[in-house]
Amino acid sequence: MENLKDIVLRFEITGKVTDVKPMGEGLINDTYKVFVEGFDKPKYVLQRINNAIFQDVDMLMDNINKVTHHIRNKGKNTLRFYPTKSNKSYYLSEISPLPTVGRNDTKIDGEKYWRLMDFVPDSITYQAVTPEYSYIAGKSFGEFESLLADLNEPLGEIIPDFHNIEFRLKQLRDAVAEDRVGRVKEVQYYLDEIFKREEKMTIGERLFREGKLPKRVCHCDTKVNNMLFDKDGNVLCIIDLDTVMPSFVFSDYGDFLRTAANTGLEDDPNLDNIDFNMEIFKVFTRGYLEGTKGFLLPIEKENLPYAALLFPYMQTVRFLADYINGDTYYKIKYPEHNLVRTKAQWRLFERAEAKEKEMMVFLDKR
Ligand code: GN1
Ligand code: MG
Repeated sequence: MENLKDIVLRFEITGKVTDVKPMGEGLINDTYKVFVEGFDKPKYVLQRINNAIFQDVDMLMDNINKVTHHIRNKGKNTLRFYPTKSNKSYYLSEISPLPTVGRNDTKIDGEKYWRLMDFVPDSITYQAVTPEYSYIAGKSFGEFESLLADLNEPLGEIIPDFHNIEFRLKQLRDAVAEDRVGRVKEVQYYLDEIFKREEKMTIGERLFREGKLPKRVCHCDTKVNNMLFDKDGNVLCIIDLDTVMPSFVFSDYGDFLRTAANTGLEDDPNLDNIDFNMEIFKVFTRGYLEGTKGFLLPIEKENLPYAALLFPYMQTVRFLADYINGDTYYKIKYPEHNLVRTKAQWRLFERAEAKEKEMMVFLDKR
């Protein structure tokens, strides 16, 4: 059976691998830092791709290659991946070298997909940001979208309907109808609250069907911890490119605020910690409007407050559906984890909803 070091050696790298250690907080892939003789910091990042979720790994790596080449050709920093010794963008192993802790993706026992990239030295990730960093983040994600606006090779829709809220609500309805593990009765309150707002929260998809709202190449997972900062708060590089695909600009704007403007944790068990921080909202929005000046349409701009509500809403829907389905999608650390996440995201939604008017007024003036 191969161990993690053996897996690293399948890639086209130099140096003697001394250690491989777990890294990061992702809920989907498993990530490790790779140490090499002669360097005190990690040299590479090894990642096991969750192919229960990313089922077409060829398409996934093809998308990422297109995006990173495009960004690098413009002289900007992006992730650098290493090919395997047989010149493939990922390595397929037969048996997992380590059991995957806390994940119930039993479907994929056997084959495991791996990729290797550079560790970005002297980079810092945060789970929370200051207003100052939020301004820079807003500009960076705006610029990221601008950089990719002229990508003319089409990207595959790696997870179809990923941020389509109508589709996510349908998945929730299906989960409820099946009620596989008997959890529906304890979450009825949240179901009622969610469906009460269905009409309002699906406006993006309607505008799209009416031809008023475009899709653009977006990152689609703009959580705070998917940005690498230097010690001065500049964004070195945007990571976690698995979900780069066509979407509404709401995705990147809204998902960043979902994590950055939350005064508590994504899975905070203490709901009193959770609020929607308007100062972060304002500076991030200022940065984002600057970064997207060249292309953002009025319809996109005026719906940014909607986007700020949509992402806590959609994440509640997704965590709740996973809870009802018996925790098959997100990694969990304890049995009620997805329920705790649901409640925390819902509290964030309610706090953002209470400030919607204030957000609209702020945008009106820009
Ligand atoms: C997942 O793997 P990670 O933590 O970067 C998820 C996002 C969710 C997020 C919630 C492919 O991202 O969509 O917003 O968890 N990614 C996928 O924290 O589903
Ligand atoms: Mg991530």
